[in-house]
Amino acid sequence: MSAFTTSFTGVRVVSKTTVAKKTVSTKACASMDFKKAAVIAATTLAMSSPAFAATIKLGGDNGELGFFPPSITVKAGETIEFVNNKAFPHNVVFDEDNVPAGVNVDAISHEDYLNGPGEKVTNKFDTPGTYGYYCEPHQGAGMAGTIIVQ
Ligand code: CU1
Repeated sequence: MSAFTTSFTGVRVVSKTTVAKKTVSTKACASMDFKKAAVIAATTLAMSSPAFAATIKLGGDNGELGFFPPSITVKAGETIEFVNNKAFPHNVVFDEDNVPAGVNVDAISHEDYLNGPGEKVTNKFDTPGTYGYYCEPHQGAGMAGTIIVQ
């Protein structure tokens, strides 16, 4: 009789532990789903925004190696469109030493070369500050720009 009681208590303890573990793993899962949902929501928002605060040409109309305009000021939350113009290939790479603290340059850079006229990439800027960026193939020729987000 005494042995049965001890055994029964033991089973109950194991059962409680299992429930506790399940609860923890469910919370972790919910947190990951929330992050995924937030990323999808942010992406959808950026894609559904048709108006751009500014357009920056990659390469001047006469083939100059630069971003035009080279410096631009926008408000936080606005989207800039980069359009391939002349003298490509170009790309848009943000300078990790010249962006606001906490901004991930890998997440906002467009390292793939734009090879055709009119090809576009866009960036939405949520964090205020100064963003320096450049074109990798033409960095040596001074193809760089500045975006100020207020
Ligand atoms: Cu370039």
